Amino acid sequence: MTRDAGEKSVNGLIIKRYSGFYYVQTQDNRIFECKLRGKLKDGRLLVGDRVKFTLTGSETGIIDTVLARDAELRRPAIANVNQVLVVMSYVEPIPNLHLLDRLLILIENQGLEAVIVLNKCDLAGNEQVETIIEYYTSIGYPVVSTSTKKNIGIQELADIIKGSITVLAGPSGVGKTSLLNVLIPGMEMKTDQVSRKLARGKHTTRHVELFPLISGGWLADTPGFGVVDLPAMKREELKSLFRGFSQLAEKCRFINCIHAGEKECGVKDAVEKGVIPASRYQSYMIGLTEIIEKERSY
Ligand SMILES: Nc1nc2c(ncn2[C@@H]2O[C@H](COP(=O)(O)OP(=O)(O)OP(=O)(O)O)[C@@H](O)[C@H]2O)c(=O)[nH]1
Ligand SMILES: [Mg+2]
Ligand SMILES: [Zn+2]
Repeated sequence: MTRDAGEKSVNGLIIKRYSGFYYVQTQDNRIFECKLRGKLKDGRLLVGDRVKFTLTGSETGIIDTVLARDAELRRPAIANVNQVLVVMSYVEPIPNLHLLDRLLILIENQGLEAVIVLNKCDLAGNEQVETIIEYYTSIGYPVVSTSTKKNIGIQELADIIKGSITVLAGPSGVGKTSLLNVLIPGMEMKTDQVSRKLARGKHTTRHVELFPLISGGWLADTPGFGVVDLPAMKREELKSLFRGFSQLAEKCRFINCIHAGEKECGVKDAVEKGVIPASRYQSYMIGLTEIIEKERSY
């Protein structure tokens, strides 16, 4: 036995953070309950971070280092994600188009893949659903209609998430956890137990957690949310995060047009003609106003 046999350094992935502990899963699918080495600051580590840790027992360890991150999503806070499933539901609740645009801004800003999921397609649709299917498909986002109750679109989604680190994001009640349950066989019981332990009527998710997919890759469930902050940027940068705007901007009179107060603006023309939904342009203007406010407060 070598002298440092008890000090073995192991690589793993943080799959959950819970009451002061980090749960780290290793290549051989074992999960260790870890604390942080003193020099590492709590709050700097995220679910999705790849770490090196030292074993302190058969199921415990202490995290020594965090490896470099490929990407970092702030809402939900999770590292090394490749892909985000932005989940909205047909109804109960109806889609929140501003939140959808906000999330797409964050996703574009991080260079991640976005897939729009419209869950509860077993229920009747509405205008917002039509806008998403028509407009967002036209600007290049995959849109998948699903029903966890009637098993619609689930196989299509399973193929999309295979091999990636994917996160489910969206408002509360749209069915993110329900999707996780049908995408990961054997999950149902686990979430049932959790919600029973919390003694709540609903299955409301309380924290971020990564679950391994049988087909390879990981899927993260996250708590629902209604608001997200924009990343820090200059006012000229926002338009590039709105897919579909740049082609129309060729018709703008000014090359540096930010599609706000300018005359002869291709984007504003498209809004008037109904090519860009009013809600999408509103999302842009709300974001732009926020960015300009922040510029002033520096
Ligand atoms: N009709 C219908 N109801 C669904 C479907 N999927 C989920 N639901 C219901 O929608 C409700 C909310 O589902 P959850 O999976 O808990 O939603 P969530 O997005 O995880 O919510 P939070 O954890 O609060 O963010 C539950 O009552 C589900 O049974 C579906 O495809 N069709
Ligand atoms: Mg949930
Ligand atoms: Zn313009």
